[in-house]
Amino acid sequence: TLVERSLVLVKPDGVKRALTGAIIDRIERKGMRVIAMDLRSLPRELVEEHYAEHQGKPFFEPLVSFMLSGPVVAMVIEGHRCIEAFRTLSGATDPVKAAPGTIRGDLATDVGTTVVQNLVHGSDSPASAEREIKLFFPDLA
Ligand code: DAT
Ligand code: MG
Repeated sequence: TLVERSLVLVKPDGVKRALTGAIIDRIERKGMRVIAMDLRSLPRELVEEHYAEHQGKPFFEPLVSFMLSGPVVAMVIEGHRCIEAFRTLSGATDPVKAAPGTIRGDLATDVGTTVVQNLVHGSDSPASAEREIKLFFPDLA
């Protein structure tokens, strides 16, 4: 087996709508484990660093503001190929295109804001996962 770790965030829209439990339920039912988790308000510098790849894009500032609009639930999940597995479970970035059965497809709605509010973040590659886990959970063994 290829046991991986991934950084997952329940974004402010998910926390506000009290969907954290439903999201964790889907992660656990799929066979992945939560190995670290907390509710926290993010400092701007952390959000800008986390989303550094999107700096300069038209949705960057709205994305940062959105991520600062309320607390998030940050977690590290673990499981066989969990980086790709969580991305599959999340569905497409655009909630309108996300397939039914996915977190975004079932639970997120495009509310017409400049930035897409799509409930969750999940690392997109092993390199991203390593970088993001260090950023959010520097003390995790
Ligand atoms: P993902 O979260 O699926 O990995 P991403 O890394 O490309 O997507 O973008 C980060 C977030 O930025 C995404 O979850 C929602 C927002 N976003 C991405 N592309 C966007 C766009 N074209 N318009 C508005 N918001 C966008
Ligand atoms: Mg991404």
